[in-house]
Amino acid sequence: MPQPVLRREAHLMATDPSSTRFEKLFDAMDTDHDGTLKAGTFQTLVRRLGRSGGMQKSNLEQSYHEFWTELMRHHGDGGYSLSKQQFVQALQALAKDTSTRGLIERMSNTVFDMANTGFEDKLSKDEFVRFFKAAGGSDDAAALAAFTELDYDGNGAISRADFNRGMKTYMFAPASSTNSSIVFGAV
Ligand SMILES: [Ca+2]
Ligand SMILES: [Ca+2]
Repeated sequence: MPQPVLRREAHLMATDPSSTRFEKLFDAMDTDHDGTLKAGTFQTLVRRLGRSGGMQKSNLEQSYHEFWTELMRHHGDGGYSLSKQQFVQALQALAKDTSTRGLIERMSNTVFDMANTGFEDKLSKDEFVRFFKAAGGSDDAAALAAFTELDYDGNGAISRADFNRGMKTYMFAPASSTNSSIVFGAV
């Protein structure tokens, strides 16, 4: 049985630049705008993203379920939902916990697989924009900005390596330079 991880002091967390990214992620995920996230929040995300169904959809459900379980473990106070502040603190604690690196990588890969509808192991601009809109984005300009941000080698497509690097940057970068929550499947 995994033990809850102690949370940091709130006043220390407030100075962490990643809190801005994680607050935005909360807002993108809280689609019913009730100020809380619950396990069911991720089912809504899967429904939005998972038009094709099948194996990829169940992999995504599994990844999000593991992610939620880890978030609640890092929250450590029990209960069934997280407020924005609780979500940000739990995600910051999760990001600092090296034992969750495998989970982060699996999530990145399953979200990538969901976005990738073609046969090649990369996202074209069209695939990416479709994925961005399914994830809640409405703005073509924002989709293209996120595409450019994630196309680290600038070859006009988002490879799996590009996408995974985007997820790592999102989770672990100290600076607030990367703001796109698309790597989580939510915009
Ligand atoms: Ca909600
Ligand atoms: Ca690329």
